[in-house]
Amino acid sequence: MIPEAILNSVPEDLREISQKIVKGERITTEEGILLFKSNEIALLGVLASSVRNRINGKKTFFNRNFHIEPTNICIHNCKFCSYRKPAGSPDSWDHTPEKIMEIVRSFDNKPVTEVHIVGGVHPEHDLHYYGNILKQIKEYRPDLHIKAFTAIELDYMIHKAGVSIPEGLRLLKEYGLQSIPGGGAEIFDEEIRKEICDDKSTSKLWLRIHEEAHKAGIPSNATILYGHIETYEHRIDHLNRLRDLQDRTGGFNAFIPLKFRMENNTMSETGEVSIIEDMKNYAVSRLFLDNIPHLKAYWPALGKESTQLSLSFGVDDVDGTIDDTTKIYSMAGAEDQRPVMGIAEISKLICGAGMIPVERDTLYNTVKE
Ligand code: V47
Repeated sequence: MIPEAILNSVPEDLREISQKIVKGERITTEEGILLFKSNEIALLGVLASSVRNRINGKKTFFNRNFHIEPTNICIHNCKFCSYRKPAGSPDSWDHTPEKIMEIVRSFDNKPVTEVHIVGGVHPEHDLHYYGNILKQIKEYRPDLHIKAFTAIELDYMIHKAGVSIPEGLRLLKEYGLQSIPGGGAEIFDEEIRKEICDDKSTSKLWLRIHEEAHKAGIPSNATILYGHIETYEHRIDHLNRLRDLQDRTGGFNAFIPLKFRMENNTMSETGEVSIIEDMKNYAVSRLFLDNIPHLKAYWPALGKESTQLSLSFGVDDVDGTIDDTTKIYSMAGAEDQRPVMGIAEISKLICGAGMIPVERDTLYNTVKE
């Protein structure tokens, strides 16, 4: 609960919104934009923390995970991407199923609970190609939860197999798919999307695939790519579309704001936003998305120190141990060129912010508190 004296000292234009938030009422589009435009960063932290405490208390979640990035060859050419390389380039890769199983086996005897599989949209691979890989992983290591493929990859692989979206998702679930990561959402506003990733699956398709997945009993995450050429109005529009979908399905577990990183891509001249903007973005996301239970700071993208600070701005999840298995952010200029965090370091980061570390599985069941 926020003390009355603090609420009374809130600037007049934010007093009503603050009171609504404290009472647990939903905020409107206009109120979301007003919060973004305010520079009351400490107030945003207090408000977002009150919502975080109501939903998750002081618990801060993490898991033991690793990534597999099957390929960086991609039919799309997003301006912000530092990861994609053309087929034939010495820096491109397309791992064989054998190589992918070798990566899985390198985690033998390690208590990981999740594999996160995401990569480029390879022109030649359909859902049966990837489905057979999921099947092999599941047969080899049934205890591993498979969170795989952005809606953009799914759109292409399902279409290539010539089946409908519901049928494609049903088949992938049968092969072993258990949940879907949040990537590929970028920014839903059609004009901005056209500017930064013109040839990518549309916002409507991204939302449709997640909706169909939820209907098929496959939970998912959602992201936003922020801090480039979008405005606060575009960010709230994005959050609004997610809030509406979540009202219908309840299938999103976590929302993950992804800060645009500028190295080695064709949007470098855009620069990067400040840490104040990062914290504001977490706080407003927590306040606006009243129906998505978890807000995640993805530490390999944001950096460890900012991740620790974000726990005072509504964040309750820091993702996982990673074990140096992802290149998407190191290629885009993130601080950690070889992202790894052991359990002791993650726990120290969380405790240092006055929170309680909780190891979770992908679906937020407690593994160890
Ligand atoms: O969709 C690519 C983003 C996403 C850059 O669901 C960039 O648990 C910033 O979605 N600067 C993929 N962002 C990663 C992703 C993700 C990560 C961690 C956890 C989960 C989850 C999902 O990475 C892409 C795109 O939005 N991205 N390039 C860049 N230069």
